Amino acid sequence: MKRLFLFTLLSLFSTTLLAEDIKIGLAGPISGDNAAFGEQLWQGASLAAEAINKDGGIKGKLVKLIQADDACEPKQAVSVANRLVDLDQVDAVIGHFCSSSTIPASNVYAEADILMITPASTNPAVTDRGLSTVLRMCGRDDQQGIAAANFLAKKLAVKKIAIVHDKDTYGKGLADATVTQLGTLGIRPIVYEGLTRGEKDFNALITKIKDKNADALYFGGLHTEAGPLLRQLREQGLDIPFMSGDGIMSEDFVTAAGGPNVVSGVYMTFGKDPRSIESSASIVEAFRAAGYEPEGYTLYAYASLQAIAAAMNASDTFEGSAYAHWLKSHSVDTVLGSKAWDTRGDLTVSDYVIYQWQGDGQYKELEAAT
Ligand code: ABU
Repeated sequence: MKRLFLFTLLSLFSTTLLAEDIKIGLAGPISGDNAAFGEQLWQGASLAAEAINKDGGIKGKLVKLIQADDACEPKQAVSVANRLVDLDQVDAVIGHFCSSSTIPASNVYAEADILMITPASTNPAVTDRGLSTVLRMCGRDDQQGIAAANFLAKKLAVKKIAIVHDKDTYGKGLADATVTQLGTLGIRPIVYEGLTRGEKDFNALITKIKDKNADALYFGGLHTEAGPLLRQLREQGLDIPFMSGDGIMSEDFVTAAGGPNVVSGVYMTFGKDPRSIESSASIVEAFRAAGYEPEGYTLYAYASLQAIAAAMNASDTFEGSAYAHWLKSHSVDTVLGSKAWDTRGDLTVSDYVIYQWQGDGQYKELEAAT
């Protein structure tokens, strides 16, 4: 009896503690082919939570992260979004990663009035649907596509471009945005093809690109398909420029392609590398001291939690739409620099940069996008 009383007391105590936490969902591809990106988000949000908690938390409450694995599968994304809302009762969400997951999951959060900030989903429809609880910490593919097309046409002077995409919301959307801008510059693709995510053999497609004498290949999609596509392109002896977007922003691209010598020379668009921001040096150093290189979207997830904390600290209510409204009318100092949002939930400043992968398996900034 005494034991039961103690157990009940402990349960009540821990429930009280849990109820006192600020619960933040971290949703993304924790498993599956895109787990490298999920790891970036988890590492980024975890270190941000640690720093915020060391500083006293949010309004005196500790931040507790709750991981939700969507594997970049839209149906699973909706399922974990419902779990975060109904079971975990999160106060806000960082995520998801894949636009095709973020879009359906954001409907669940909007209905529950929960703030969602995606660090990485760049498809325009994420914010264009006008959901009042949705913001992003990254750019949009209609900006990224313009940057890619301008570089291809003006700097590389391509004339006969092959466009390949992965038929997914992000990959096809980005490829189409690039095609649109190329069109305004008088260039029409000589090949426009979709491949299927998970496919490994692209030799027939590459033969077609070869037969058409393409002078460059632009790929809209993730590193999982970009890597083998690039490797097989080179194996067929086609040494034309290869360009893609932020979906290849991971060391796993190097592995998927077969090594640094294969990715050497590949062009890529992504936001300005936050690791070079002077005021963020101590945070970058903290990641490195913990044995983790904050590449890709790691610091975007860190910044997302900083924005959520700022909105919560400034608000008297506990409504996601109120947090979002606050963010849309204030700027926040983050590890990515000062960030501000427009009424749609998009960042007010686009900072796309052209990068090039090097022979040592690292990427180097070439120039700001035009
Ligand atoms: N933006 C890179 C990949 C994530 C997505 O938007 O689907």
